[in-house]
Amino acid sequence: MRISHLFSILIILVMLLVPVSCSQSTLPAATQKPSTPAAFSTANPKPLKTYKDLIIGFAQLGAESEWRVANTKSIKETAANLGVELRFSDAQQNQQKQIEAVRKLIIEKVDVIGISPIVETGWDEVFGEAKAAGIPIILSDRRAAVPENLYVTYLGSDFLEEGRNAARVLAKLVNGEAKIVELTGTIGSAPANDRFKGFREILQNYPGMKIIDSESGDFTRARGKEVMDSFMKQYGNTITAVFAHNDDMALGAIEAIKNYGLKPGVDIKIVSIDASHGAFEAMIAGELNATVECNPLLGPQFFDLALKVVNGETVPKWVPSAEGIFFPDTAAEILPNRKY
Ligand code: GYE
Repeated sequence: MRISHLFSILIILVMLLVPVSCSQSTLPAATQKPSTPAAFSTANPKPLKTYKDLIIGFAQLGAESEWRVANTKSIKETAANLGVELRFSDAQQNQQKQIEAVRKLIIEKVDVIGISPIVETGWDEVFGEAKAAGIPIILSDRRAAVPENLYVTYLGSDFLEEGRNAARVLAKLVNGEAKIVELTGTIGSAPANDRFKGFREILQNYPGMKIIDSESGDFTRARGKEVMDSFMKQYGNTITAVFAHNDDMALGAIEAIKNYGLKPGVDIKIVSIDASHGAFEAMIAGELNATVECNPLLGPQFFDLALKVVNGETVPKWVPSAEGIFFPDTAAEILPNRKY
């Protein structure tokens, strides 16, 4: 009974399937080639490109920090090692120059355009021009506030989490009690926007930690010092902590605090972001209390993504970089192995 029941189900299934396979081909089912993607590509082989076939444009935003210098070096060195032809430009922290650099790359018909957008907004038009020319855009390091169809992927850090981590670390250092001044990064840039937000998100849990002032030091050491000088004049001894959106500004702030006659790292606790060489040296000197890592060595991941994109592979919309947090007690041991 059971077997015959199964048999009739089988017959019905076969009857249902036959018309489908017939509509696909007149060949008997057994001799038909499976229509897998592999069979497709052997039938119509399209040679995959290698690194040596690529011409890649990279519109860098500037050379404002140790981080940026390391980032540029990583991109240039990786291109040379892989044999990629790189068209590199430096916009000297000027959005208009960066837009012009992208336009030049579109005219040159490069395979892919990489860009670290100086600020988040104002990119729709030029990214639209690249799209119309069929040139994919990879955002490297900084995001742009554009519709997702205007770029293929974003390779970079979780700036929000970096801001949160800076607040968590500072809260421990000051036992939840502090009068903080903040040195923010370039106004309108993705890292400045998100570090600002992430830091405040965590501070909500610490009513004893107050931000008494916040101003942009444009991610540079010189501006960081200038802004901190004026904070010291204005608030003096009231300040007990500094949050700097990058190490260079923290190093500038350290100078300003010393000039004022206080001890950075002791009288005023300082936490910053990047984990650059200068930050490790300051931690060894006892003048910086912690640095949250932001990895600039994006070259290898950037060209890997560019090659995948050129070869039509799907890539994730965000490729985050792996990062840690560093403190003075292990700084001397770790510094010799740091690459930036
Ligand atoms: O933290 C800072 C640099 O965009 C993540 O830019 C980067 C930031 C980095 O100037 O040092």
